[in-house]
Amino acid sequence: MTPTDVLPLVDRAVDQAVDAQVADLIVAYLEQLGIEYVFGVPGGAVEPLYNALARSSRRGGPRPVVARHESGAAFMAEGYARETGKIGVCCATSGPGTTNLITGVACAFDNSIPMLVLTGQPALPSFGKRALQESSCTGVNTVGMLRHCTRYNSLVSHADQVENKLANALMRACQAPQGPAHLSIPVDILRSPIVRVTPAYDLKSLLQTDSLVDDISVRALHAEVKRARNMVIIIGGGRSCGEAVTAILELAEITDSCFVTSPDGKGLINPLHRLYRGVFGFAGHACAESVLREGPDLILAIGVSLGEWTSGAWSDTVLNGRLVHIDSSDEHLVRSPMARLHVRGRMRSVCERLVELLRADTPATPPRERKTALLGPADMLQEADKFHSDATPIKPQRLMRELSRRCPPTARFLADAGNSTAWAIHYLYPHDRRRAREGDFRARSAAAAPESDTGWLRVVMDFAPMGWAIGAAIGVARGNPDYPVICITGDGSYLMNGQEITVAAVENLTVVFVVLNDSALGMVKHGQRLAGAEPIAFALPAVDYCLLAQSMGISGHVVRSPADMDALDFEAILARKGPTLLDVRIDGEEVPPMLLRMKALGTTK
Ligand SMILES: Cc1ncc(C[n+]2csc(CCOP(=O)(O)OP(=O)(O)O)c2C)c(N)n1
Repeated sequence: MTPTDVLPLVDRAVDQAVDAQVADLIVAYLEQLGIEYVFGVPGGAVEPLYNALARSSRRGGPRPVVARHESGAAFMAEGYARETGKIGVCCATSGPGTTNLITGVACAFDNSIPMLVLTGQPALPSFGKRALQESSCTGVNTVGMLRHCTRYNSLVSHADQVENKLANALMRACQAPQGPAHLSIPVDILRSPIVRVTPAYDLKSLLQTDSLVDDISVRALHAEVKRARNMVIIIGGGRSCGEAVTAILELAEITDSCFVTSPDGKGLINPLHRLYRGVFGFAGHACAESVLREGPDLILAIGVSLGEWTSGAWSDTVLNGRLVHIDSSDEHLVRSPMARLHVRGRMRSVCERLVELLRADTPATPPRERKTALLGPADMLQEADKFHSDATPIKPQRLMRELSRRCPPTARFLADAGNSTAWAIHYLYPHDRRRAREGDFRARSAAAAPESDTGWLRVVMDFAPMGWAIGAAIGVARGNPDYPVICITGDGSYLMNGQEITVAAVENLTVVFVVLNDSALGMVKHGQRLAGAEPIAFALPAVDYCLLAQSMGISGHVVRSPADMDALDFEAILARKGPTLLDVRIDGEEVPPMLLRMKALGTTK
């Protein structure tokens, strides 16, 4: 039985007895924006919101997806936003529901994900009287708690405020830098009758991204690019960079410039592009570091956040006077005071305009020195032999190879906090991606996925909570159920958030949960070893995750060796509606490429 099957039974009476309420107006706004799902966990203080969602689901409008823990709900809303480009919506009841939500909201804040966070409160007249789960300023103050990880944050104290505050919240969530906006709404306000359920604002037009270009900056950029003899481009992550990537690759082609990506930008490109030189930053490739060190006279950083993981722990390899920084986010731009030029604006518009100017140049921008040939996995990867190793237990490097070659170009990979991120960033090497090979990047093959601005790999940067990928993968799959989603996670993360797999089951979503089972908090274990610290607090119990999945009615398999991978009918797994769990007993002695993290922690040079 699907959730939509259940709702009409529960709520028929409400439909007949209730006229339109404030909660219906909120849902009407979500509908206006084409938002299909609200991820959350219900409770008394948000009951009117769920009632409104029940009414809306019956007419094919937004409906709830019920998570097992509120942080999972926020991760799902993040995944949904990343996949669809819409605002992710999550909700929680007052008190513990909201405090549970905070980690997921904070993660979305750090990753600049547009999100609407709706939480409840008991009825206004009960404030200060020790109502159950009161969390206004006279209780455990959740509005206060969320202040530090939201772009807009307000308690609604009158029904007449709702529309204006909601419009404000949605607009702030979508403006660069994007992020979560929170409304805390008392239950009596959610339940208040309203006379009009049609939104007064046309938010679709108000939320459109502007494509104005600052022509003066772009001309200065054009002059820099024309002057350069050897330019290297760094491509960052996120949707705003994703929508620019076709123009960025064209720029690389016409100037014959090598490019590298930040860890979160890797999914936007085809790793088999002739001009690609790997990832710069956390878990990156030596060839990326060398191409940047080998003396380019211009480094063009486009959409690169320049935090610890994307700047090589603030390395002077990129943070120097050869840098030109292009971004829509002021927060990113202020991290590069040494840049010789900052170009602020929508990256797609800036790059398209730059390409136009270069194409119109007479005489044409002089061709640069022809770059060396394509670098394959053997040239790019650290310990490339392990990528091909037949050893048992299976090496994590080999597992990444297997996943890369067994998944179709439409697959979306998500890597969780911990070693999974490091393995995925360094070793995932899929062929024939949407961003086609050199020379034909604008020709999308008929078989390929429609252009997705978010790319084939999503990793969690900066805040990096364990278990993020589990919820986010479900949100991605919910946003786009037609393509398989591969969630690469650790056993520690799975023990923390793995219960969300049952949501993928209820929703019939094709998500393959690949659990790297090493009976350890692997990143902690290897971090301690690399730092020469005490070996402590990393051991996890041996758990059969396959049996655990099967106990929930979910298909599971144990993989111990590359031969076990061969024995799986991967095509059938990817074609099936519903999740699968692969309990992969990896070689836990393999050291992940995490030295940059050690450097940033000050435990190694
Ligand atoms: C919520 C949260 N708690 C703690 C950490 C610190 N931390 C980072 S990685 C890690 C270990 C992850 O272990 P596991 O999920 O098994 O993945 P592995 O590193 O073994 O692949 C820990 C404890 C974190 N990032 N997030």
